[in-house]
Amino acid sequence: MPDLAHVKAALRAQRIETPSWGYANSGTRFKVFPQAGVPRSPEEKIADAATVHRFTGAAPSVALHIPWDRVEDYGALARYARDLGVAIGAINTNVFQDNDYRLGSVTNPDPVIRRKATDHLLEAISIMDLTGSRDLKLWFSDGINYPGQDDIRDRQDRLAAALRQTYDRLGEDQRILLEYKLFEPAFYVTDLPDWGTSYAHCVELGERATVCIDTGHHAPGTNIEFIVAFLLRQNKLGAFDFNSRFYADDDLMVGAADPFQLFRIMNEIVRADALDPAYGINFMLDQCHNIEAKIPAIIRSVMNVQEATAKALLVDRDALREAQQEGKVLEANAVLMDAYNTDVRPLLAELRAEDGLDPDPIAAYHRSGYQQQIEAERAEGQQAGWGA
Ligand code: LRH
Ligand code: MN
Ligand code: MN
Repeated sequence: MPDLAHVKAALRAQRIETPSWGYANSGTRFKVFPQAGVPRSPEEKIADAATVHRFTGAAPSVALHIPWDRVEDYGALARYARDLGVAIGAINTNVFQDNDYRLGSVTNPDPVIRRKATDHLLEAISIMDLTGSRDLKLWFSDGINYPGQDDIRDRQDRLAAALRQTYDRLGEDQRILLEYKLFEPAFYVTDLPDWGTSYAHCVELGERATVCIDTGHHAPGTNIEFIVAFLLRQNKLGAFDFNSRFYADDDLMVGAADPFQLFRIMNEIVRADALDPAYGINFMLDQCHNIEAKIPAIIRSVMNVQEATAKALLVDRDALREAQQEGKVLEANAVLMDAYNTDVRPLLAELRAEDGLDPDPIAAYHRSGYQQQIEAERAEGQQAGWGA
């Protein structure tokens, strides 16, 4: 059986990065329902992220999205975050919300627009220099809607050229996280539709380019843990954008739709000894809380990742390997299911109590008065939302 002290130490070391946009108003293309107390500025998003960290002890960094989190002085923003006990994490680029990008950003047939998009990626690295961020997360909405609309192969060349310029601008301790997505907003061809395309571009770029797996960006039925295992073996898994999907890019709370899938993903991470922050995987959330309370939803999400991880750490690796090598199909499966079916909530509650945290972070948040405070303090002014 796994050693409990080792399990606890691994859980203590685990880090989950929360997204600034998860604290902001969001919705579908049909309606955004604003919520009371939502941040009006990047500083207020960071304050909410720091609150999630205060109650979970496991979320010490927050990802930014540029231009949604544009400020005058990024150095000052990083210091502000540090004073609240969190760091600024990945810088997410946005080359999908400008009128110029109707036919694509870095793959646009017009070189002037490609230049503009690539300059935004380079600007994001300058921001990383100021915030001390390691990770540049790139996601492109680029693609085409109709056969013949543009040359598929030329677009790959344009993508590769922009990525090359961006990669060459990285500092020594910085890296690219290259995210893929099956479809949307492009419907016929997406220029970076899957992990294989992302992986191939990363290999072409070099060591400091790695794949980001957004768990909501696959076709139904895709075996995500296979992708995890494959990329880990190639040293090319840089990050996750965790969320849940029932249909497409739903961005619901991680572990809500399919906690078993999350366990199977974390099982591959533990199998590869890749959980510790020193290994270099950035475990991020990429979620939107359209109808539910945002801060409790993010706390819940952090806890869901912790629970899946605890179960993965409880897998009896020796028994599993033995059953696998002896070809005992049902026994091997049972080893995995035993771990998955363990109620790890008491273990995590105990761990929190040992670390001076409340064993029930959501109840502690509700008791803290933070929600009432932000609702009163943030009653005036323009709330942040997608695009603000
Ligand atoms: C695209 C995506 C990407 C964006 C984020 C807001 O669907 O997953 O990571 O930057 O959503
Ligand atoms: Mn994402
Ligand atoms: Mn997405």
